[in-house]
Amino acid sequence: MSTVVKEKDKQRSDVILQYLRPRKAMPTVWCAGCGNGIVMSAIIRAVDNLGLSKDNVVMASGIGCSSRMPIYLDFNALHTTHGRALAFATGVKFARPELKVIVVTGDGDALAIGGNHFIHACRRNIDITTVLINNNIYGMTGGQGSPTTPAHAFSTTTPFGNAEKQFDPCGLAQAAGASFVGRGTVYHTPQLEKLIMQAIEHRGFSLVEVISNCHTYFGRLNKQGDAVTMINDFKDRAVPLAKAQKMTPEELKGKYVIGLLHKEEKTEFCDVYDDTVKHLTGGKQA
Ligand SMILES: Cc1ncc(C[n+]2csc(CCOP(=O)(O)OP(=O)(O)O)c2C)c(N)n1
Ligand code: SF4
Repeated sequence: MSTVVKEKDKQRSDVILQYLRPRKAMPTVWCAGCGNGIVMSAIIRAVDNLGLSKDNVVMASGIGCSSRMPIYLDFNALHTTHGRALAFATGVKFARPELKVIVVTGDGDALAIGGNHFIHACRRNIDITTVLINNNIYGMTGGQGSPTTPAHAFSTTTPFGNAEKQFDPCGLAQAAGASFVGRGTVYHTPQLEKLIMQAIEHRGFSLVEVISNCHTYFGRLNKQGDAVTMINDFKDRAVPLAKAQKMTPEELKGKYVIGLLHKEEKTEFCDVYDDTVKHLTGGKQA
């Protein structure tokens, strides 16, 4: 490896170290090769590229493997209860609208127990960035089926194959009113980093769904191989939006359409509330 490449690698890892909590017990609880670490690094780089102060970032989560992330990062942290991250995050954003609020959540956390909070945060278009790490299963509790477990897939609660159809989190978010919706994978890390940056910069509710691997449960139960095999499979199955638009639904079966899927400018919840207060108080109190 050349000296220039080595120096670049060092600079990239130095950035990560600046954002990890000092003296916090490491290593993480995550299995070696879990996509959660890749997503964490993409979030760090996005925040760093945007030049945000750590003190102005709030990371909120519920419960799950993915939801452990705020414990490791030196932002303002809210590690809350299962499914409720968006409810807490809404309170924080409402009270301190100047802060950048990022929610990290799993498919179970966001779409099962937290499904109502998710659709209403989208509906309000509140300025929160949600990074939904979709590994198609409940990782932390041992591999139960989630709302994104594909039809016929195996989990500990679907030992004969899943009889249900899976949610499309991006379609759900857009239909519920989110003004920024994108999808990435843990294979496509530079694109993921960029998508998260754009999401954080966007004024309104932004969702970044990240296709990720739980090789320990989903991979093992569905014979999808180890972490590397699963992550390489995301590469093979990902289709950029521009290419996907020229493909038929049949051709898109089993593929992940990635990129910025939806973006619109529309009124944001805290702004509307502010205007209402100004109107009612004759501008004396914001
Ligand atoms: C009220 C409540 N119900 C259930 C649980 C148990 N529980 C903890 S994490 C979890 C699911 C985690 O799955 P997901 O959100 O997809 O995250 P992952 O672990 O896959 O990252 C469940 C059911 C809990 N902690 N609290
Ligand atoms: S159980 Fe699955 S989701 Fe949890 S850390 Fe291990 S690989 Fe990741």
